[in-house]
Amino acid sequence: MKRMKLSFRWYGEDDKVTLENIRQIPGMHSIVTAVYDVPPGEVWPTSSIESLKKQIEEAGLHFEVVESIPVHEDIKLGKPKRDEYIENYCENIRRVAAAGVKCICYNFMPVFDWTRTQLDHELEDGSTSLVYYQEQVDKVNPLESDSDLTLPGWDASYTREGLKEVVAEYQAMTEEDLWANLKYFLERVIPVAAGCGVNMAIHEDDPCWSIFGLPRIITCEENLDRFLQLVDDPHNGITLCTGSLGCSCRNDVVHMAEKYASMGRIHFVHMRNVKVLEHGFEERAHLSECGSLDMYEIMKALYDHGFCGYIRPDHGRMIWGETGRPGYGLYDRALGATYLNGLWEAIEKSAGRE
Ligand code: DNO
Repeated sequence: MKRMKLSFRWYGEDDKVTLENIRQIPGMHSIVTAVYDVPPGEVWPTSSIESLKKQIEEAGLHFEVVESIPVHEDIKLGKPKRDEYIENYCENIRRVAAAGVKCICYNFMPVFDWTRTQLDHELEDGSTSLVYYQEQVDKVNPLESDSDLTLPGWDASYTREGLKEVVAEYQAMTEEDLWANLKYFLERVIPVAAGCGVNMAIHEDDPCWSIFGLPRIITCEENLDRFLQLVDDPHNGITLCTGSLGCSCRNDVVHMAEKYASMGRIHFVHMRNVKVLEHGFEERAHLSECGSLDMYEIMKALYDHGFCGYIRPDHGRMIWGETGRPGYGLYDRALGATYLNGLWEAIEKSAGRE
């Protein structure tokens, strides 16, 4: 039976959300995690990988998805040390594959991973969520010393000076240069992943447009088509992140789910609903009517086109007084997981009755 595999992101032993919490969410299959205490570009100790596997399996769950193995900036910038970092990347693929991992999520965003302007915006019902208001982004310059904008997704190891340098290097680069560096990376990494039976799943840029003047390319259908052609191998696939793509009205997420699932190139799905505003967006509860995305149609597109990969509820709001890592509390993500289960069951049963 074709079936999605429900998963949940866990940040390891330091996470307030425990494996015991996660295993009690109905239908939970796997944990999505990573080795977090090794800097980007370095090789992950086998002992750390094994320890994650042991803890996860003792909780009755599977360790099959890694999010993320970060791509060192020198690879994205095409610098001379990239070959060494790519070899380390390949070694990480081999090591996690040996522990049973089947899917690796990563991104190719220059310097900044996901970006929001506020992490605790209060919604009408008193819950809080992450929001992105363009006018606030326009006022912020992360390179200025009085700017205090830092986000949990960002690499905290940069000093202000280091950040300035790396941003300046990107400013001298075009989007085409970034494409060329991505191709160079994929040509070396995908054959290794294929040899180990691992699916690579690039995450779209979040949000899917250029920020702080830096190039961003994994943003829309045209560019995803181009990405998949760079190395045309089923192991070179995507993480369909509904919130990252769906925060731009130009992206038809249902169509993209249909298209890439039927090509067998969606290996992982992040399900999140967003309310698209004229100049920005707000993260909302998963239920379709709470945001701009039709979550039912997206799930149906996945189901109808044979998707059987990993799926996880993405960012949740903070509800019921919970505090913790923005976007990654327990309660609202658990509600999201339950909603995804409900959608899937309904779609599956009505398809069976046709
Ligand atoms: C945010 C996440 C991203 C994602 C990376 C993948 O919450 O979806 O940080 O993990 O972009 O490499």
